[in-house]
Amino acid sequence: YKNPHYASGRTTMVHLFEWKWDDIAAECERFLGPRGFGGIQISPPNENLVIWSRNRPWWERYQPISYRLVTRSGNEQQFANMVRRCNNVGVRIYVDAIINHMTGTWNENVGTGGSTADFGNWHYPSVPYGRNDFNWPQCVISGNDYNCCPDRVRNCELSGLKDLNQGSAHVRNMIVNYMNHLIGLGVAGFRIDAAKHMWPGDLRAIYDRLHNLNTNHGFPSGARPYIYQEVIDLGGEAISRNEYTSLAAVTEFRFGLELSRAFQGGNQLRWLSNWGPNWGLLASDDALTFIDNHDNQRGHGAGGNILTYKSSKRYKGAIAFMLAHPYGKPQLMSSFDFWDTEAGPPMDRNGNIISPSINSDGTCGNGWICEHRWRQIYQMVAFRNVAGNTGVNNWWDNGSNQIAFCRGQQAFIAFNNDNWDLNQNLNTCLPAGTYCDVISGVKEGNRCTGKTVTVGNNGVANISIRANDYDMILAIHRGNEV
Ligand code: LM2
Ligand code: CA
Repeated sequence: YKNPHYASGRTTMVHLFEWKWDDIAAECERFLGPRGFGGIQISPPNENLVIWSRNRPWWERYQPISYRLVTRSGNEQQFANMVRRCNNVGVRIYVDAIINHMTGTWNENVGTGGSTADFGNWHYPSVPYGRNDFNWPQCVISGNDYNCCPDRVRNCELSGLKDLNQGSAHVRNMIVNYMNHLIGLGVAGFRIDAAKHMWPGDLRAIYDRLHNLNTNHGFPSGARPYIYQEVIDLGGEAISRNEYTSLAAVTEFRFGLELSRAFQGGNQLRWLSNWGPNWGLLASDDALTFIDNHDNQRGHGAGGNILTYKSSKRYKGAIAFMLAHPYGKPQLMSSFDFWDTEAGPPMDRNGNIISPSINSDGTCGNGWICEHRWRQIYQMVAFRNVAGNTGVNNWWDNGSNQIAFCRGQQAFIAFNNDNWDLNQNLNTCLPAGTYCDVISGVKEGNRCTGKTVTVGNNGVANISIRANDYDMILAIHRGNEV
């Protein structure tokens, strides 16, 4: 369950948070496929409670009312069409699977597909679930439970969301049927929402009943779904991420926290020379890595001081380090703009999501940030693909916040997070030639729109990143010579 089954040569996925299926299909064909992205995490595709009383917050999608594939993102036909079109251009789809719970109790009780529920009786007829499918006695997780009481973290309600009993045969059947339905439609795997709140033994039983990936969508026969389990473990809790690594991959929340700290100046970049398990991070193959996710970018979930698109220079630095370094399986966040941490995606008066528009320079409009379309980010995805399975070599630093390293003889990157200029002759490990920096510009015909780097016969080049440059990064790789 730890292999994402990316198309060959691809390495990176992006979370298209709250995007509609039709828009994702188009994005696969016009951008993600051609740019070498490996996959997409989509928002939960199953029916959720419509919460007008809170003006359709983003978090209504974490309140399932059935497993029918009808949401603000689209219906089942649109979903199937998206998966097929994305797989056709080599981009995989990973589903955010909400299987720990159903909705909380609300006065409103109609879902995005018209299903209703009787919360007082734990009755969800569209699944169907009834009282016996939930954990009893009913209880709600309190903050202290995380320190003392794994059983309460797993059998009580997460912020009032009705807690399913994954030990029950019927609940397992309903969850397995839902996930196998998605595998049949061609998805490549799952994010397991709130995995910490479910028993590892129950999860293993569920995973083992999942079908192999659909060979009609280009997957090899016998391929198991990629599964990454959301376990927030910043240390010191009663439940450890290590209880889950024998099952499947795990979201590595310490990764974004440490890189956010470093790129905000709280830790010198030179310490990153031994980045990886030496920092207390998971083994590389076990780790789904990211800087921010949909929760911690708005102060939900794990918390901590996480970089987001709102501090763009530092954020791009952290993202570039994530993509340049071989550790982990990286996931990019692609956001809609927000000031209110509860606000949902751009929508019209009827609650329909408004599609992102695409500006002439390739960036997004209509309230969508589309970090994945920032030049400094999508060109670093290509950098990671070119670097392949090379390691880190020829590390250089100035004893402070200027660092550089090579990826085999494929690629070279330098960072300057000091408040003085970087101007050094450094070994790039690359063949002699003239390369376009992928951060400050693009290669256009036989010229660079940004910085040009001239590598001599000994692999050495003059590298300059001024303290007041627009970005703190310079990156070059094979295949981008002029
Ligand atoms: C997750 N991972 O374990 C998701 O990443 C996270 O986004 C989800 O919380 C959470 N687990 C449950 O799937 C979000 C949001 C919560 C929100 C829930 C449910 O961060 O604030 O809780 O979704 O929509 C909301 C209200 C809360 C209320 C609860 C129950 O904010 O006040 O609690 O619904 O109705 C009474
Ligand atoms: Ca639970």
